[in-house]
Amino acid sequence: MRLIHIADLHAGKTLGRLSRNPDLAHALEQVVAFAKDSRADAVLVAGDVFDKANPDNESKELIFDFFLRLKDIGCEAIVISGNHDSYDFMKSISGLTRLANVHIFDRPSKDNCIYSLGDVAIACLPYPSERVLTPADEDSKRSYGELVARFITYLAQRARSLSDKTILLAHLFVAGSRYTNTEKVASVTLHYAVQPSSLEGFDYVALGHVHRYQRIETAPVPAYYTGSMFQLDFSEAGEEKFFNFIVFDEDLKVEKIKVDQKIELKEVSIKQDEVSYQMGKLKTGHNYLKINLYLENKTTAGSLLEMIKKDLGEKLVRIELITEGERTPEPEFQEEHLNPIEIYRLYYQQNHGGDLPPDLEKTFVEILKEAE
Ligand SMILES: [Mn+2]
Repeated sequence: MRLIHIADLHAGKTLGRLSRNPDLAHALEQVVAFAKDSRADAVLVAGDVFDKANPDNESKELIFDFFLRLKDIGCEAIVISGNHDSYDFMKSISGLTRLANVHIFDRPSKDNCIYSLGDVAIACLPYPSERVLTPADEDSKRSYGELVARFITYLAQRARSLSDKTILLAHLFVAGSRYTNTEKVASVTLHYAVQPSSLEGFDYVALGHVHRYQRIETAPVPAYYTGSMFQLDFSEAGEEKFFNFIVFDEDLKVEKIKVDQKIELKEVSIKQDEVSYQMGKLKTGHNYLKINLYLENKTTAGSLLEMIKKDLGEKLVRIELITEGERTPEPEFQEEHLNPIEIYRLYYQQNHGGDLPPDLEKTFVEILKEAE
C-alpha cells in the first residue's frame, strides 16, 4: 500500500487582504503529481481542510478540484475534520464526495471510525472538541487528555480486530510537539495535550493540527505531524514544508517529501536610514513581506511609509513602526507563562476579534473561582 499523508490545508486562509489560495493550489498540484508518479493508493488528509467554518466558494472549488484530480488518477482520499473545519459542513459534503472516492469522517464517532483500505485499517479521529467528548459520570474526573487517550485505545482495538496493519489518522495536540503560533493558541495549551504514549497500538500515526513538520520522537510508534502545506503566517516565515510518502507492505517506510513554496514569507528589520538601500533588494525578491521599521525621527515617518507602500505594493503585507525604547515586547505564547484568564483573552481575540469585554472577563473569573 502506498499512502500520502498531508495536513492543515487551510483553504481560504488570508493574510491581510491577500488570498493564500494560490499558495495552497501550488502545493496541492505537487501532491497530485507525486501521487500520480508514485502510483499512490490514497491520500490521508489529517484535518483543517478549510480555514473557516463557512468556507467561501473559491476555497470549496479549490478543494473539490483537488479531490476530482485524485479521482482521475485512481487515488482515494480519507479526510478528517480539524478544529478549523465545521463538523456539520464536512458532513454536508461527505455524501457527494464519496462519488469521488473521498471518504470524510466529520466528527469523532464510535460507530463510524474505521476505513478499510485494502488490508490496512485506518482509524479516524477528527478533532475531538470538548463538546463531543461528553464524559460518562464515572469519567467526570478525567482530563480532556485522558478521555482522548481512552478513545484512541478503543480505536486501536477496533482497528486491530480488523487487520494487523493499522493506521491512526487524527487531528489533535500531542504533548511536547513544537508548534508555530499559527495554530489557535488556546488549542495548543497543556489542557488539550494528549500524551505521546497514548498513540500505542498503531503501525503509523498521521497527525494534523501542529503546523511544523516533525516526528514525535517520544511516541512508541512512528507518529508524524506533516505540518501546514505553505507558510500560513509570518511566524512560519523561512520554514520549509513537507508531506510524507508511506510505503506499507511487510514493513513500513516513511519518506519526507519537500513542498516547493509559491511565495515565501519574509520578515525584515530595517533602520530608517537604510530604507532606500534596502528597498531595491526587497522589490526584486519573490516574497510577501513584514517590515519592522526602526525610527529615530518620527516626523518624517509619514512620507517614508507612503514611499515604502508605493514601492512594494501588494508584496507588503504588514509594517510595524518601532521607535527606539518604545518597542512593545512580542506577546509570549508559551502556555506555561499563561494563566487561564490570559488564555481566554487570547481565545476571544482569535475567535471574535477585539478585546475580551470586561463583563465577560468578570463572569469568567467568577466561574473559574467556582471551578477551582
Ligand atoms: Mn491547522
